[in-house]
Amino acid sequence: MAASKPEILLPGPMMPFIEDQLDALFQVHRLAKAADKDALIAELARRVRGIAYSSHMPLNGAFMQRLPKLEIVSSFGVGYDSIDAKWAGAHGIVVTNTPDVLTDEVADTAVALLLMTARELPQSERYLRAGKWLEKAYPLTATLRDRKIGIVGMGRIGKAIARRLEAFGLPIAYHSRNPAAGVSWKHYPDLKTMARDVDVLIVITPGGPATKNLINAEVLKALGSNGILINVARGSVVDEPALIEALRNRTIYSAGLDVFADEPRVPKELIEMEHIVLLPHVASGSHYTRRAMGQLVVDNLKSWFAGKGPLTPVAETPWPRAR
Ligand code: NAP
Ligand code: 8YV
Repeated sequence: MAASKPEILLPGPMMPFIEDQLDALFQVHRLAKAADKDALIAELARRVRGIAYSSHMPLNGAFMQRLPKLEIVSSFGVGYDSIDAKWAGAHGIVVTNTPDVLTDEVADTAVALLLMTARELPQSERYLRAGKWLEKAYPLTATLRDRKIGIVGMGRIGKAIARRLEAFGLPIAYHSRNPAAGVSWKHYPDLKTMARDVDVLIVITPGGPATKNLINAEVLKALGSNGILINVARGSVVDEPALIEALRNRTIYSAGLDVFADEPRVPKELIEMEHIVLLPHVASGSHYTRRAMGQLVVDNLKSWFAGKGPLTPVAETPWPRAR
């Protein structure tokens, strides 16, 4: 008799090419399709060994506890602030994410968002489409040429952004808790001091409690009236009401935001501001990159259930396990 396939849970839908591979390898239970989700979880409690996770619904200890046979959570995305990885680690569950494969895409988008914001490219495009060019030329804009860049978070993506902007001829500095290995850009242990010294802050840290509201009213004040804030990290890293206030009062010059505190809901105060640029969390959103991320979700599960361990475990659930 053929060995039965491992059973996994899919809390939400994933890209069809991922679901097809998961169906071929595992017995997949789709929580989103269940009429009674609690009943499905209770029925599967002693059988589900893996989760393929892509939604931003929080995956906390209370949920994972209901699946006592759970061994691995394979998550789509490099950021995993919506998963309680510490709880998972303490309970012998491995969490994997999708680092590296999205680094270049996200860095490309961050740089694009910065250019869009400084040079008002979306606004000037809207101007053309509205037929206003026929009346007069679009007004002159701000520039990157006279700006110093401060990157908040100098990990994989922060470094890729810094390398791009260095090629643009712009001075780079960064803030993180520890100096990053292998880089020569100036490190600021204090964020407010860096904000005072630069004209652009690009935020690319993880989300979660350690970075909540890191960009607060004081940091925005230090950035100053010529300052541009770019956030491609998580909405939670920026104090959104403080940002709205700073944009309203022109405490800072402008902002380019890919992420928000309560996605997909964006505060109407931001939507109504014509001078800023807003993107719907698309930094990694190309077919090419999302496919690579999806493949890594599948490959982590495949490797795990082949007895070869996880490919990309997160720091809180190291592999081989810490003794
Ligand atoms: P990474 O390699 O782990 O880098 C994270 C960086 O943030 C490190 O330099 C780290 O340095 C710094 N950091 C962490 N906590 C901090 C704190 N409390 N204060 C200051 N700096 C802190 O991660 P990555 O691959 O570059 O990804 C970074 C994040 O980008 C992800 O976690 C995700 O939230 C976000 N992201 C967003 C999108 C999008 O679609 N918009 C796409 C991909 C990623 P220290 O530990 O020394 O402080
Ligand atoms: C994804 C992201 O869009 O990787 C991350 O941390 O924020 C993005 O690449 C997101 O995780 C997919 O839902």
